[in-house]
Amino acid sequence: MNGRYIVYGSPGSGSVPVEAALTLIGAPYEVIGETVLRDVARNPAVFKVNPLGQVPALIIPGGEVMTESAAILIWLADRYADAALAPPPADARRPAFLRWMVYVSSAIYGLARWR
Ligand SMILES: N[C@@H](CCC(=O)N[C@@H](CS)C(=O)NCC(=O)O)C(=O)O
Repeated sequence: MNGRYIVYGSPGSGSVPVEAALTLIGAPYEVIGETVLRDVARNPAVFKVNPLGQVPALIIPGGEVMTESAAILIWLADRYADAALAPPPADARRPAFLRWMVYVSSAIYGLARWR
């Protein structure tokens, strides 16, 4: 896949792991976003790509939008298997990887209050 990824984010937010993954993969990306997290939900550009007004959002080269941190990180790990960011699907460690990846974004994320 050629082209540049676009990450909608903000420093210290859930976009950081997405940026870290893209950096480890070596994929080119640019970040669009607010320097202050509370301004994310006021940014019409964010709502254009995510009706929930949340980051991270990832624009894949080709134009498809992905949201939801776990989905993005799992997809990147699978798409760029050579980067070894996650155990491959048949690996014995895969269930634990998926368990904790989904747990963090579904149970831990919601504990933070952003507004
Ligand atoms: N379920 C989403 C949650 C995303 C989320 O809560 N993002 C926060 C920043 S880390 C956000 O955009 N907050 C802005 C707001 O809700 O005003 C995910 O896992 O990506």
